[in-house]
Amino acid sequence: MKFQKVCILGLGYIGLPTASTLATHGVQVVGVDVNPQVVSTLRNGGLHLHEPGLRTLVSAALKSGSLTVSEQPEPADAFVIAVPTPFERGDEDLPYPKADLSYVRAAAQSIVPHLRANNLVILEATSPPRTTVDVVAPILEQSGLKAGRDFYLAYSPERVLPGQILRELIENARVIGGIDRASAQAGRDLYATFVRGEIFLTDATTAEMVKLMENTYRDVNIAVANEFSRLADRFGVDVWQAIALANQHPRVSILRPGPGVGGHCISVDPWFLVEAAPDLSPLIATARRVNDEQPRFVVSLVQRALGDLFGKRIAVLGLAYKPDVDDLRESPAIEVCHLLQAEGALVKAYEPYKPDADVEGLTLVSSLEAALEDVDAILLLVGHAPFRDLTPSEVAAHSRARIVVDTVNLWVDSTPWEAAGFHHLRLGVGAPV
Ligand code: SAJ
Repeated sequence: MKFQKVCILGLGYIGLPTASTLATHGVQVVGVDVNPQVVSTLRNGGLHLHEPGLRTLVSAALKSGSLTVSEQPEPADAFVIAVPTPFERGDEDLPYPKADLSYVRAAAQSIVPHLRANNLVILEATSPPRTTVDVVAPILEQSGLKAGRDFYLAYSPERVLPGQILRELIENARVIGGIDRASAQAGRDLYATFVRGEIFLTDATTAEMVKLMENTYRDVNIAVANEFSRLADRFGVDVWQAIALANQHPRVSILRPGPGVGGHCISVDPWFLVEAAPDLSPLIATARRVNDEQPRFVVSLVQRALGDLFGKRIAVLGLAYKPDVDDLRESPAIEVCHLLQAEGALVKAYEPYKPDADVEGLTLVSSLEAALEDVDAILLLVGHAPFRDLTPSEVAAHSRARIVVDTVNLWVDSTPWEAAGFHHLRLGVGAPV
């Protein structure tokens, strides 16, 4: 199949890179976002999100005329749904978070008036198993056309790593699950326009499971690393050294402990499996909870170093959910700050990639110097590149604090810190017992 015009619904971290990449590969693309601000920012040459290389790609696509942006979909050969699937937090009635499919439903609904025979619709949004078949197909069929008979319908998960999206979009292998074979093949024809990685065809529900299994696998493995950090702390072991040694084993590859698991993918997606079958997923739910409790463990380390936190001034370095991105969604660093504040600490946070971010209930400062000034302790929560080269003497020159807590093992060597008069603590490194 040949696709001359494609409509991409949702211009976020996935939709916008996909729209611009398709547009620079000879396809006419209409990028749709229901947020008028996103549309006007793009039309005025701006960009509402940060991803290396994206600015250049988007402006090339817009300039060439192959990419246009709009608040409404229009008739096209193919439609790609790349909207978010947030989650509703659990409460007493809901024991675990649940996927909120309202954006997926609304996007599918907005396609209905424009759907024509032989069109292809692809769902990319991470969704609970059976969403394509049980939720999206019935909405699209309100058009009077039947999925599989009159139009093609497939699920193809995005699997790109924030920070490397543009490269991975092209190079990664792609899984395409059709509601029937012809739909999967139509999906392959679309992605083959720009994907250089291998394309694997399967059914829609398998493709949904694949996506959730990948992120769940990572979450569970980070949970075990986080649990190791707590055990090492108790037993007077350096977890980082122990992991490095265990990873010498040819069949062991333990991930890194840290202040917790964040971002909009790994900290969310495993719940979609738990929600779909809680009776079958106790390990997945426990791993999620272990990772969610890690910020509390970080606070206990800070308490160990500083004693009662009431009135203590703490500089927090890094708020993003992981190194060298500006994304603050579900960031464990923010959770750590809130927990410190709940103990009465006065937190000053510095995020080099988003110094002016507006985070509810938090005071952000716009420079490292401002963060370090007049504090009792320094807490490193994200291993951003700009923090890597920070030397103890630089820190000492800007701060009266002599306590440093590193939760990401960025400042591995205690010696220069201690030589500069610091009490230097690392997550997962217990005092010898
Ligand atoms: N983290 C650790 N220890 C580690 C690795 C990560 O604590 O060893 C933490 C990070 O600091 C962060 C969180 O986990 O808070 C998630 O970061 P990540 O780099 O593992 O993953 P994401 O969320 O940025 O991207 C993931 C990727 N999935 C997998 O690697 C299986 C990516 O390929 C997916 O496309 C993306 O989720 C997504 O959109 O689902």
